[in-house]
Amino acid sequence: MACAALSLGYDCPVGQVCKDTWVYRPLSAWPDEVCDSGVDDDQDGLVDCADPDCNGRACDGGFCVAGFCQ
Ligand SMILES: [Ca+2]
Ligand SMILES: [Ca+2]
Repeated sequence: MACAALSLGYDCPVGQVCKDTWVYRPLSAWPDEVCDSGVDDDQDGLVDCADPDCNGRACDGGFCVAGFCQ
């Protein structure tokens, strides 16, 4: 089964692989990734600079570039 449900605003069903690293969620109901918090704020499985949401954003000691704080 494909991830067609994504376009309806739902997460991929558990156990299925989606190629995107992000999912649609109501903006008011979910936090953004905080790039120097050390935790996965938006719960997409990627922490801080490893999360593409943080690419180019400030982190602890610099900016997230290519998945690393530098
Ligand atoms: Ca994340
Ligand atoms: Ca974080």
